[in-house]
Amino acid sequence: MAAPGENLRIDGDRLWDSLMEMAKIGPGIAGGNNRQTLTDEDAEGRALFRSWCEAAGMTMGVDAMGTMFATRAGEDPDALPVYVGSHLDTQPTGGKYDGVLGVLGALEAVRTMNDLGIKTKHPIVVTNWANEEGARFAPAMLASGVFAGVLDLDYAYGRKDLEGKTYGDELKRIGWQGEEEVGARKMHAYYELHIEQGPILEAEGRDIGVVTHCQGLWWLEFTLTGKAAHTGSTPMDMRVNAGLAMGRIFEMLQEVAMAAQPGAVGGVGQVTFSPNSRNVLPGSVVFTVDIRSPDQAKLDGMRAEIETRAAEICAELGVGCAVEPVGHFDPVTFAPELVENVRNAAERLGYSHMNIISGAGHDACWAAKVAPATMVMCPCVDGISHNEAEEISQDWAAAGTDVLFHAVLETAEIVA
Ligand code: HGY
Ligand code: MN
Ligand code: MN
Repeated sequence: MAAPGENLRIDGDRLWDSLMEMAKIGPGIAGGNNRQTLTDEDAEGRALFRSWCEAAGMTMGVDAMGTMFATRAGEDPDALPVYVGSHLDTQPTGGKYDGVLGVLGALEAVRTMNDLGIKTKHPIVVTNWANEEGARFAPAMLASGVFAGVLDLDYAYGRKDLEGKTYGDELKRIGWQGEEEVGARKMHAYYELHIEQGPILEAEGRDIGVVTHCQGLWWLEFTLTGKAAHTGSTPMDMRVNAGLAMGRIFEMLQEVAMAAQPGAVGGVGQVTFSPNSRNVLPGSVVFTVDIRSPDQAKLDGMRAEIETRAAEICAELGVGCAVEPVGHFDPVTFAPELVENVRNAAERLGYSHMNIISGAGHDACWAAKVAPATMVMCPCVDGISHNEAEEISQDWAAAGTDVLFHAVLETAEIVA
């Protein structure tokens, strides 16, 4: 199939206007977004996205996890669709582009196909995966994990936020529990456009990241049990101090991750002290260790060492230590033929590019389990993401979407 002509470009202004329009929903306090999954703000963003898809002539399907699938018909009714998407949910102090660029970039590709009267053999399905972030309901990529058959629906429905609300109840409450069986849809291929969320592309002066792999991840939830006691009147030698154990585990985690360099990361983003009162030593401390590496052996080795040494640290202090994996995926290799389409599109369009391994996890990681999948990345300013200061340029957004558009057309096959 002849590749699309290099003159075929998306409308960067229309894309940027849509990004800014969506960013008005669930505004943060510092210029970013707080549109967490299954909140009223998420529901509002979903409704806006649905209206745009319907205005572009697409038909909307929703599955039982709340993932949205907008279909642009293809010429061959028997051809499996090419899925293109990402996520509209954000972190509590998220940026305007993480996930959103991938969903609205996919929509812009369809809008451009409509403008140019392009027909494709395969249908195109623009996808908004529910709960990619895992910020409110762990794990991340929950809906795409159920879609790929890695996680089951009951487990997902039972996941709780910090207020004890369940995914299933909140999905029903916002009115986005769809009828479709999760994972019943079959994909010909899957593409995802995403900001890099790291510093490499900007530092190297490249417009496009040709994503060959994604690093693997473990989320290990530790529950440390100490003895709640007065911080003033309890002698130091009588304390069963879960907070101290936590501190020593954090130090050990840093040491393990640094010893595994290059190509490994480890950190903690969320801690809950109970009773979380200034003058009470914590009865319990709960936190999630996030470790990642593109190297399977290194990733599993770090997990084993951290769990062993955490147990030793707690035993020394008389603190109880329980650990439960609450998120995991192995390192991912994306489909070489789709990766080549992305590279050729960047080349054809005259955009600088380089191979890159994704540091962050994405729904593409689970899509890759059920179909050929890959990603396109664009730079972000100073590599900042999961921070309201997240920023990209309009040119980077347009370049990434141009490449996505061309790669998708290559796979969906233009019908003359
Ligand atoms: O955690 C991740 O890598 C993604 O941002 N959910
Ligand atoms: Mn994302
Ligand atoms: Mn994210």
